[in-house]
Amino acid sequence: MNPHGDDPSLAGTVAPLPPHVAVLVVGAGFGGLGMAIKLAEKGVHDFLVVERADEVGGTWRDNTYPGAACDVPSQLYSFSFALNPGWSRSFSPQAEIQDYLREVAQESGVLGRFRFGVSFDQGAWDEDSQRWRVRTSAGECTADVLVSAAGALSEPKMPDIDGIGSFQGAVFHSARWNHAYDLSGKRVAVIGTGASSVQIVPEIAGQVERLDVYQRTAPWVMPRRDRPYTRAELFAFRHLPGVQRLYRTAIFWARETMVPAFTINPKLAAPAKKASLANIRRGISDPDLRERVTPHFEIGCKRILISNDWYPALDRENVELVTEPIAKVTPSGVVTEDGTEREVDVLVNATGFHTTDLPIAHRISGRGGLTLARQWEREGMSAHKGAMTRGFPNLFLIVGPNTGLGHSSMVFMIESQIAYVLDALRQMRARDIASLEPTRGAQDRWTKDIQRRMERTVWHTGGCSSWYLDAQGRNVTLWPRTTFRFRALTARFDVHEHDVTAHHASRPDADRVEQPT
Ligand code: N01
Repeated sequence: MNPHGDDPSLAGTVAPLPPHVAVLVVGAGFGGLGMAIKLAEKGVHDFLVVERADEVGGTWRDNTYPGAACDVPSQLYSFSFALNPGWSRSFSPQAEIQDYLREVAQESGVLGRFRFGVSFDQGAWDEDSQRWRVRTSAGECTADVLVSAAGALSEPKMPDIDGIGSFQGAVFHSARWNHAYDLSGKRVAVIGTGASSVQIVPEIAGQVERLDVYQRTAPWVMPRRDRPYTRAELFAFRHLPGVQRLYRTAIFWARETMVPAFTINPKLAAPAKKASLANIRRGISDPDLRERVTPHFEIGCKRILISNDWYPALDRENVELVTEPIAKVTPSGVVTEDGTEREVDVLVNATGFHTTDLPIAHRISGRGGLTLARQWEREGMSAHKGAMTRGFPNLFLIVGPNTGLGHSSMVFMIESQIAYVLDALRQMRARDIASLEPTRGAQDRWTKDIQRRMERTVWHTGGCSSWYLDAQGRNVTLWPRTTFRFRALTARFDVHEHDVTAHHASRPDADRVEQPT
């Protein structure tokens, strides 16, 4: 199927880039697609979205591993402006989300502004022209504003294990599943027991000859309260949109009540802990295995997982949970520190993503040529309102630092950020602003407030290490408050928190207005 419908510019060769656009968006997941739709809605048509893959979808296009599904309720997992009456169940499988995104893209009429198969190679801020100079695999262009919607979970992280490159069998990462490879009758090792692994393992356990699951840290796994929607519900969603809105609102607020357990007092998560421990008892009969899957950190410190079949899968005859640390990988298998080698045909790395060392940050250089990666190495990953970083004028990040969630839908945060960017663009036009960036004071205040709030969250006090934390142990990924608070704080773009350069300046620095910090 051609995912781009009948649009010839998207089916084969890539249309050349225009020399200049007002807004260049990188990435066509929920963030980039939503941004494009809203730009067009606001009458901004001079924009382009570059996407290295061949269709929209982002993480939902890339993560096609067996069992891939959303662990956030379906009703929250759509744009507020494009509800999906067609979700078949309360937690959607990956394919349904990908179909939804394709459909929204098709119906939006903005696909003509997308360039698929085009990678963003470099963006460099040019102080003289007050523009971004962008190099892509399809040529160069300039842009007044650069929006990175490249995602925080887009670059697979392979485990740093001695000898892994020498393995002679098939190797794949959960986010790059090799569907051409038939696992039937194979001996398989899965490294990792995170959100991806708990979905993969139960799905393939019945198909493979033997499955070794390498667990470094036992996760908290709650029951998955998933069910197909009834015919009456499906009818109501399609014909009475108010009903679906009501479902969505109720689920949204129910989820928000979970926030204090993460950010104020983990004891509030006692019922979740109880349900998870019961999940272990229900799924596993062997006391030794029960003990080895029981987490030794506070629930919520890492992402809380949901599954009804994870524990029964580990209890299967052909599945072994290996908790002895991995020493090395050989050409034929995995050796643990006790010297045992388990030979396998396939190595599946369900080992997560580069989250606090985003690869795209190496490709963006701001004022003075400093890359975003280098800036964040020096000062820690941060962005004012999760969107803008000082030294990088007119660069907006969708799903920027400290905008991630453990309890609800990222689509809500993404929509908040899109509205924030649109308000910034509106004000830039209205005030004839060529460029702006947050003042040092505004960005520092924002970041300090977040880090102060982090100190008492379960992500810091819960006794675990996680992908939420950077090398210094700072949580630079999650939002430590309610999502509606984030929306309120980003509802309006406050120009006064930014240093601005006016359009009419002959020498950019001459008209630069430094705001008091
Ligand atoms: O990755 P992870 P993921 N040796 O980083 C282990 C989202 N998501 O792909 O815990 C041995 O969570 C590592 O061990 P430890 C969701 O936000 C959503 O599963 O660090 N093990 C861990 O067990 C999620 O949080 C859905 O000790 C090694 C695992 O690999 C995020 O994506 C579905 C290792 C990595 O777990 C990432 O999830 C799936 C090593 N060298 C994912 N290195 C939804 O349903 C790493 N590990 C929406």
